[in-house]
Amino acid sequence: MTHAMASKAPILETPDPKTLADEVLKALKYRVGKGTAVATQYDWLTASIKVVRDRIVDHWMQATQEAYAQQEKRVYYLSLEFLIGRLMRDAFSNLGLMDNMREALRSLGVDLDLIAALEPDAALGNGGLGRLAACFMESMATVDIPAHGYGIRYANGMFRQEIHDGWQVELPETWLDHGNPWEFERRERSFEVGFGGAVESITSKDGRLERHVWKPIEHVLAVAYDTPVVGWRANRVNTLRLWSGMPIDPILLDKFNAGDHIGALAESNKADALSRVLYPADSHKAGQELRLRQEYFFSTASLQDIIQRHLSQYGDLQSLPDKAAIHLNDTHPAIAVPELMRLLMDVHGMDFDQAWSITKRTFGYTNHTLLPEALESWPVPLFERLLPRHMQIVYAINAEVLLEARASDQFSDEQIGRISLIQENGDRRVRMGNLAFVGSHSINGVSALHTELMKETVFADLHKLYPDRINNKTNGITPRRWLIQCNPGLTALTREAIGDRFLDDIDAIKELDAFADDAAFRDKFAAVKRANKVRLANLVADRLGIKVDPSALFDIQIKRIHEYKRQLLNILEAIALYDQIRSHPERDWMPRVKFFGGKAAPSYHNAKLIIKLANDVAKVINRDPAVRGLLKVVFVPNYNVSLAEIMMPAADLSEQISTAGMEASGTGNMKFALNGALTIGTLDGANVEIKECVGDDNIFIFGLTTAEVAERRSNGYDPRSVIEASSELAQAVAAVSSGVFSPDDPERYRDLMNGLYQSDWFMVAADFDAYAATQRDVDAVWRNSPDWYAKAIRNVARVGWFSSDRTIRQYAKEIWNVPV
Ligand code: 26Q
Repeated sequence: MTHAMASKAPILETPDPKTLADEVLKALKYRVGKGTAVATQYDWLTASIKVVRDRIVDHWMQATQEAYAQQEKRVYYLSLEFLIGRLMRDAFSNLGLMDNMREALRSLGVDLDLIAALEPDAALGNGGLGRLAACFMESMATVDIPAHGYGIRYANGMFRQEIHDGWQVELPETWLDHGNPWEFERRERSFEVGFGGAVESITSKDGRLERHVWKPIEHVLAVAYDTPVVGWRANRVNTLRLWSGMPIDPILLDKFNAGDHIGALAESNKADALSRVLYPADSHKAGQELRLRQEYFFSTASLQDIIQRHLSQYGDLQSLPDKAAIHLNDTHPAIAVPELMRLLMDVHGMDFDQAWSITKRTFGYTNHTLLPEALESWPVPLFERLLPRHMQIVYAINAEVLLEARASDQFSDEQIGRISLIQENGDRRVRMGNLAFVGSHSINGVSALHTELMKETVFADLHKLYPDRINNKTNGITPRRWLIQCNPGLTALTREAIGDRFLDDIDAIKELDAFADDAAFRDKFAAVKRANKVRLANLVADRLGIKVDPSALFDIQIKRIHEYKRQLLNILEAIALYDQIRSHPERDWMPRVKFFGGKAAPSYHNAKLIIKLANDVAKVINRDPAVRGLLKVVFVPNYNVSLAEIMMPAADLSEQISTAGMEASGTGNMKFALNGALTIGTLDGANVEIKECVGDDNIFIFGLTTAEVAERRSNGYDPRSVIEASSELAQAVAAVSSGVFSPDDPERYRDLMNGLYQSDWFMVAADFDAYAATQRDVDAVWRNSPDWYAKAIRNVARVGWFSSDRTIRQYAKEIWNVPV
């Protein structure tokens, strides 16, 4: 089935450049308060954004009114991360204004590309999970689903990474320094958030317990900031509502603090702290109290907002599940489960059973990781101190669930222990994954493999108890940002070949498949790729002073730095290749540039060391004349969404080499393929499904499968013997270990390499030979250029399924029950 979006789309008028230029001048004068003589580039940026935002607002109001009038069910996407990046280009592109706006600005002496580069990259997320939320917001607007995203307006998003002497240095990212022309502050839309204190029970005259009242001792305000989210051709405009922490009005504060100025100031600092900074740890523990406070802060503000909207429209909360689908992006907002229970019972007077039924029918939950160290849990004493009423409710929910489990008569004590919301061994902790699971009617994984593993591992017992709840929703990416906007060359070439239908219905891109065998088309495709590579080569020359040859194979691994993602495997292969090139200079080596990019969690020692190693290895290889430019290694600092938009279109080879079973899905893998890179990867996450779509001949798969990894781990895997059996690997590991790449500190990598010898949990050694051999297969195909580009074109043609429009339609139909 195909989905032509154009049918429902309002007719978009395309204003001519003259009209747009007048609007920009007017915005510059009346919104920025400047004339052309004194306007800075930032002022032009602000004025341009105001012009496009005004046009978006018209569509926004229309969409909001329609949703209200038609009593449409709304989707609420709760996420601690929205990695939206820059918005201006996307907005121009989605509204069809790019060319005329460029022309308008040119007529005013302003360069669109120059001011676009000044827009701060809104890095309100760590990586995949946050970017997925951003793609989903764009797709929900595009496929016309009334939706609100809810999150935190962090003053400091993801840190800016600098590389000093090869080491990662973290600097604060101050994206709001020049103001944020996109957002609307909604002072009037604010909600009180409490912490700590005690729970009082109110009893009736006859001594019956009537209800519980939580009396927090700390109070802050959550204030809404709205950003419009525009879909393709402005089909619909939705709202991203981000909460900012503010101290409660001093006049009101008197009520709580009885004029205590010091106390009032302390409260003010605490309020600011809530939205000060994004935790930069993905899949790595960061069990700080402030994090739990952030989670509760945005969850309660969002729920209060949702309930207020629902009550003002429908007057009664029984219909909440029919009119609202609330989605939990991982467990980060899982505290919303007991919070909704509290609001329904303590504020709106429902009994437990009613509230529980509504809660379960309203929530859905997406799991993004199986890594034990990334599964969220909070110590009971902390939970109880900060959220005493929620602790009671968690116990009540737990009793309900465990009774159900007992009654079903199919669980051992050990299994019941794993179903419990409270982890009892060691310190007692609240398991947020179990809480999100039992409070939701749908629990989904993000790729077919990941979903199956969820059933077999973390949620095996809960899946047995509730066998209908787990389902799969393979991730997707928005083709607007990740093809149309970031790769105008490939977009133009595709339009020339197959027409414009794919712009509205990405499935139609499959028509490009036939052009894989067309030599003239392949040449044009190669020319587009080359132009994108030249752009990246220029960036690398400007920023790093490294010269790379655009005719070399561009081999790119960009993602968060994590041991399971195995950047180390890639680096060791680079070292082995380096050795080979020097030992066999007579062979016909294919020139290659290995690019790395990614941030390490500041507390993740090994990840930071891997960054240093990549930089140390780059230094040695890049300056060795014996390599004759056949191999270069480049670590590109501060990988973020904006850099991704330049690097994805410039890639020939996409590195997706995680230990099988450990990458929930990956979404970079999809972005690369859509931009015509071939994948070298393991059978992990969505790679499995990408392989099925592009065909075995158009992807390079290597390495242990999930089952083989498990089998090796349980049958006494001995990495030492594996390393010793592979002379290439043994040499590379010995070189790193002995300080060949770190003469200033020969011990630097000793422990890292010993880790490979001693346990090698991530199977770097086990997969090394297969990986290196597959890289030589890559060289062989690269040597045969027509064959390479035919495969690249087939990748573009065959990955339309990985559009987030498809993903969102599946969520809409199978989880949220909203029409699409
Ligand atoms: C948890 C507790 C405290 C502090 C931080 C966190 C935290 C923050 C971010 C834990 C995890 C994350 C991010 C996880 C993430 O990005 N996961 C990725 O999600 C993608 C979208 O589904 C998948 O494609 C990736 O495979 C998965 O790694």
